Amino acid sequence: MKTKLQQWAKPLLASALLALLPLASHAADPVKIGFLVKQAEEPWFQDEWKYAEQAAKDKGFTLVKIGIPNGEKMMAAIDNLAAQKAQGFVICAPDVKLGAAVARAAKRHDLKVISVDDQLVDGAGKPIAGIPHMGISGYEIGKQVGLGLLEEIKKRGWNLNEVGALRVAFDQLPTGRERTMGAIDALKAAGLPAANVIDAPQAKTDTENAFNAANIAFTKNPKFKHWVAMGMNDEAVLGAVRAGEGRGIRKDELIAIGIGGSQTALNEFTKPAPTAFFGTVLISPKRHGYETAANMYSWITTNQAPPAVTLTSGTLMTRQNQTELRKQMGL
Ligand code: FCA
Repeated sequence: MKTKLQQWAKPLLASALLALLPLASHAADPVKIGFLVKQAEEPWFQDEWKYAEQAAKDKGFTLVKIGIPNGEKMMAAIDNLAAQKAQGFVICAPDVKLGAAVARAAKRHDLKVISVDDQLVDGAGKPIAGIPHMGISGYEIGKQVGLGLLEEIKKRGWNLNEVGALRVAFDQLPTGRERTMGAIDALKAAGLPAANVIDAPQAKTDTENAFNAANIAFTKNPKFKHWVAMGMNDEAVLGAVRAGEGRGIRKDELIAIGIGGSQTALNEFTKPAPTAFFGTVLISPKRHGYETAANMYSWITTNQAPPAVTLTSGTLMTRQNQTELRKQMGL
């Protein structure tokens, strides 16, 4: 009887142990986390990577940074991470509508996903449940842009009826639309006529495309005596500033406030002569880079998922307070 039991129990035990092996070796794998960004050349994303690296150093994991300028590169990057035995990734996708594709690929490879900056959506435009997100509170930060513009308009004694509001727009990205609409709503609430809002849609979210969009808008609207400009980030607003300069609309006729506060803004602030790039709402690449990566690490190692949505705030930064403010924010 005993021998019989041993006879069938042995292989059973062996196969049970074998089945456990991949699990055990998986748990012992060193932690590897991907950080995928849509525009690796943009200073904001460089900064995010820098702070994610800091998290990697502090926690002791490997960070794999990949630029994903389009959907094809994005899918290849996710496959590549799986092949390298990563356990998860943080992503700012080139198009938020790729959300379902990201979720599917992650599931197929058993990878955890956190989105950063741009929240992934499904085919119906709804945020994808199960992908925690950290972004900026776009509408609020946009309002801060608008209030900053208004304060400077007041200082200069401009009549709002004579002010054109150039909105460098990238409305297919929800956070982009929220940011610029927040600014416009603040201006309108203070009395800017709706007809003074001039939309300049940019084809891509970089300075060159913003420049082209703004250039057309300035040319088509010579009637305004003064201008303000806003956009989804510093690159968009810088495009408007450069386009203005090309048309003789300089700092005395144009007040521009961006969003970001990374190197793009700092370059403007450290020029010996001020430009129309009056300010920016400083947001935190440290929180977005460090915290998302550290949250992913906790999720992988302790199975503790981060909150579904975290929205970060910003502070108006100008030439005057840039050094102090960046120091305060630990940048
Ligand atoms: C978006 C923009 C970036 C940055 C980030 C917080 O992804 O493209 O420039 O503003 O949100």
